[in-house]
Amino acid sequence: MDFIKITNLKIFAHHGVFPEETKNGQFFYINAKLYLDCRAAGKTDDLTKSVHYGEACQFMTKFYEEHTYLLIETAAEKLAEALLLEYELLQKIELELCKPDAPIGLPFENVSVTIERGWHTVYLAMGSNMGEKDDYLAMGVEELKKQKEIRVTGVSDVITTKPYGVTDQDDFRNGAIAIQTLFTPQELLDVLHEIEEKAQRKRIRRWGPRTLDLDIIFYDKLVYEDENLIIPHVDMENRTFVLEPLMQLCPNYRHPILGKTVEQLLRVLKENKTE
Ligand code: PH2
Ligand code: MG
Ligand code: MG
Repeated sequence: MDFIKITNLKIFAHHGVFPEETKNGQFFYINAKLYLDCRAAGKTDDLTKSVHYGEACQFMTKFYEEHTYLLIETAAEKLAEALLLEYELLQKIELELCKPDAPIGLPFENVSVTIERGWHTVYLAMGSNMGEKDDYLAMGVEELKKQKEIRVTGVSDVITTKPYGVTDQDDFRNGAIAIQTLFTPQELLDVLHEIEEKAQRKRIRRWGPRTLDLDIIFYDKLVYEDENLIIPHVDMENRTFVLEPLMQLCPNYRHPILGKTVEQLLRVLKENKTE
């Protein structure tokens, strides 16, 4: 991907663990790669289609004049997040924060931390089969929109589906949501659980009735597994109520393990069902 590179932007700031650092301040240097698609700006000579690097440097300088952190890790993390939230066109940032005059009482040339942060494309499935089902789904979408680390980019139609798995329960209303997020998979899972809790969801029976269920289906092309979270969702290819709504958002997204697109997975599922 294209990037704009800023080298050794010098900023006087007060980050540090030692009291004299916060009191006196020292010089920091920033190296940044701002990843964005430069094609449109390159073709049209139009600055509004890119990120003004002068403005970005002013932004970084002001940010470190207004915020002080103990750790360079935190100073880098917070600045990367602020930049990604400030500049709509910015997709990813690589940030190195250098502190060559850190008062550690030993001769050394430099210390720095480098992080890479960016927006991730995620597809979620949502379902409800209790109470005012559509209201719960709408609330789920609204709560996602409230998070600054989440941009909702698409919401499918909501469909009525028969319960799958445990079948002695009310019909579901199901849909899918496309988002861009700065959250890691685990952070996102925590946020989804908080939203489910806000919808008074009670976990009484596995696969039992629920006011609101929000599941991560895809996270970029990530393949991830631990005790509480598996990505892509393990059973999505067997669920019409997941694939049908996803068809409206990302028919051509290719499942990173199964190697088939959403459209192909849905076709296979329908064929096997009618046999
Ligand atoms: N969710 C389940 C189990 N079964 N069936 C339908 N139709 N819709 C769902 O959202 C659903 C289900 C577990 O998450
Ligand atoms: Mg589920
Ligand atoms: Mg769930």
